[in-house]
Amino acid sequence: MEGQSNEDRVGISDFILYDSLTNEDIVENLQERFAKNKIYTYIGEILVSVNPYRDLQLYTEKYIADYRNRERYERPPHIYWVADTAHKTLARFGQDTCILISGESGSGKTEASKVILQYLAHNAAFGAGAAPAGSRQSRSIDRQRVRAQVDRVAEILIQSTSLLEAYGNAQTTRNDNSSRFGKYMDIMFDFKGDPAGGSMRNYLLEKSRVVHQQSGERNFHIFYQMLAGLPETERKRLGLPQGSLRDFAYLVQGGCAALGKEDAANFRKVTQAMDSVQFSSDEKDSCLRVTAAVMLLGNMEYEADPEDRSNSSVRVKSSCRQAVAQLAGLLRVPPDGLVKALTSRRIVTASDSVDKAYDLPQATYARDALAKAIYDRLFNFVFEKVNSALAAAGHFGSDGDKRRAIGILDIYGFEIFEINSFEQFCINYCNERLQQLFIELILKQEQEEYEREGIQWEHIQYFNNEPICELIDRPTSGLFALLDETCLRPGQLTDREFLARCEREFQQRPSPHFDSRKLSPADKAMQHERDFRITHYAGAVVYSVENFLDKNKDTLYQDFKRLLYSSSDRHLSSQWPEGAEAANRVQKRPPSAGLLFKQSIQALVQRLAGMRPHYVRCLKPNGSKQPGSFDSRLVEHQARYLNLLESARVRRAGFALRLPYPYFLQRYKLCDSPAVWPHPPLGMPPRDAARSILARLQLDSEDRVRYGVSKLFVRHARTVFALEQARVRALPAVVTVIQKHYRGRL
Ligand code: AD9
Ligand code: MG
Repeated sequence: MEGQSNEDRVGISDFILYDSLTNEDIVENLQERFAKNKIYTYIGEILVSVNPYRDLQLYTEKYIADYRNRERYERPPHIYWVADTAHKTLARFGQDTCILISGESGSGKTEASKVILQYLAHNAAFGAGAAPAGSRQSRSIDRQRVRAQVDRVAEILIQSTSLLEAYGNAQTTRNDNSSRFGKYMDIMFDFKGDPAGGSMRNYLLEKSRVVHQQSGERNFHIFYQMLAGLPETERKRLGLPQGSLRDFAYLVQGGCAALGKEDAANFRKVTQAMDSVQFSSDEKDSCLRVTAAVMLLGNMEYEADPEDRSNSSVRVKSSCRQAVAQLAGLLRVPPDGLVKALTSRRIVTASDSVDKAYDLPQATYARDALAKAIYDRLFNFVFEKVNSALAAAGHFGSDGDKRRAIGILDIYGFEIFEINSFEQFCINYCNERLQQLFIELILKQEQEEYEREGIQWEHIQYFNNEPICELIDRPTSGLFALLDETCLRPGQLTDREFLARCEREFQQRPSPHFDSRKLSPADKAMQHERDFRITHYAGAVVYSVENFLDKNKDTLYQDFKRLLYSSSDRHLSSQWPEGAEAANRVQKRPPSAGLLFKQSIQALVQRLAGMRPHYVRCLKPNGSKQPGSFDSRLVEHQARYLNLLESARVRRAGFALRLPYPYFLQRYKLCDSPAVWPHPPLGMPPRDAARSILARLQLDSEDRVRYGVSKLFVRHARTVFALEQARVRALPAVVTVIQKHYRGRL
């Protein structure tokens, strides 16, 4: 088939090569290729990837070399082509680019992002340190310095993943290494295309996992890794009992009381990564101590306080006294201060302040809130350490303006569990917004642009999920807003009241995407009064409203903040700056977790929309994490909601590249008059000038290019390749002319 690489004759390697295409064709072709270990297929520039669940030896140095500077149709589909193209786009057109990896939980996003990083790092290390100006000796020293910096940036980017995954990933029923936080990386490149530094952002860690896991799931990896990998003496020093996992209440909530076979080895990687990111021994010790403290907090139990006549308040169980001392030692806080904060809180009003003892549910709640908050701040501390190491390693010289970024987004995938709570609501909302961005950039804007530019076009229909996004994030009547409104009302409010508020809203203004037990009593999918359902772009999810209010308010009492701020461990103390506020000040209510999440996702989408996007759409071949098994129904469902068919239709009828005429002329005008430098203005309107260059290169036929109002549309990647070739051919003549030009002036 035309356009298909000779090396890849299994099925069809690019869906736009089909004359007509259906969802069934898509699944059949993916299945045929999957059976022959061809996990990648293109839809034009979009890469579709099917998780093989086994190592296919696709990421070796040979493959890296094979894809360097290649055009799409020269090699079989591969994720390295995406990485290479993002890098090329940045170098050729000086545009920031981003690689957006999407797909449901367990489909291979995190693995894809690691492989892209590996490619960029490897290529950079390979080409780093092109000669800067100066004397030969100083050039050589500069080259070594730049080379060392480039290697360092690459090392941090790669090594830090095991550290961040240890603290931010966990085994779920969907994925044994599920990302429980979102990660966006900007890798900065200098004007030569070498990585010059980087920065990362994280999005909402699922901290509720610290104290509770659903059946069949584990807590964050780091806990198990420490237990499996710490030497005996260290384990003792941290007060971690020798027995089994069952000794740690927080680690066995999901009934998964087993260490994984790689936990010990992964722990070694974590400590190596800490060294690589230059954690001081003090910082490393602080991280391990605080992580151990979180584990031990789960074992803290309460009993009725015999001194309390009303018999409602509690004290720490006498059998836990020693554990309290241990815990206070790990956190470097006074033991009596810790006991006080675990059993009571100070209530401050404008005129007064009193200590109020906790009853059992309040004390348990406070303990769990403390464990979650300590872990969350620790995760951010670790994350920021990696960020500062990247900043320190960067070699940002005077070329600040020429610096360009490749953004890589690896976020938690769409997920449906047995019980779905506030965390799934946020995760699925985030996927909903990213899907909307895909629709905007690939389906909507593309079609609108053809119309605007006067290019003949037959409109292609697609499902637009904007109404679902708005159902969730509309300013005053979206679900986030209704949740905040309920949280702000005075008095003891319950989760059910939030649900009732939503039901009132959607009774007045029905939405096909929202339903609840009360609105549809006959619907068996919602078994409980507490259930509501959102029909997301990727499937219907029944959420349980329980704990929505608490998780959204995300309150942590000032007593804990003050206690941790007072820690003599300066790293821990620095994680709690609000603890410095005077004890008797009335606290302002911080913004809700939902509002912060919504704002961070909106800012992310805005940043991504300004970059040139490359897409990787990941699919999961089966629901049981098995290699070699392909469940067509499951794949078809994903293919549908990922809009593969519509993307193929738009891409097939569309164009591989569009370039504003000034960009085109800037890059290719030398093909027109290589023997003249500087190249004279072509003396005609940009559109005509582009037409004349293309005619000279015999690349101007209708099936190759179309002339829009302000942009040139190039139909196939092979024409872009031909243009690049023409440029390469013209370059030596230009160089000779430039040399002559300067020689004449010296
Ligand atoms: V989640 O939304 O974070 O829960 P991901 O990130 O989409 O999910 P992940 O990349 O973690 O999924 O992949 C899940 C597992 O599939 C990995 O741990 C690997 O065991 C396996 N996998 C994924 N991609 C590949 C691959 N290209 N080659 C081999 C793979 N195995
Ligand atoms: Mg992941």
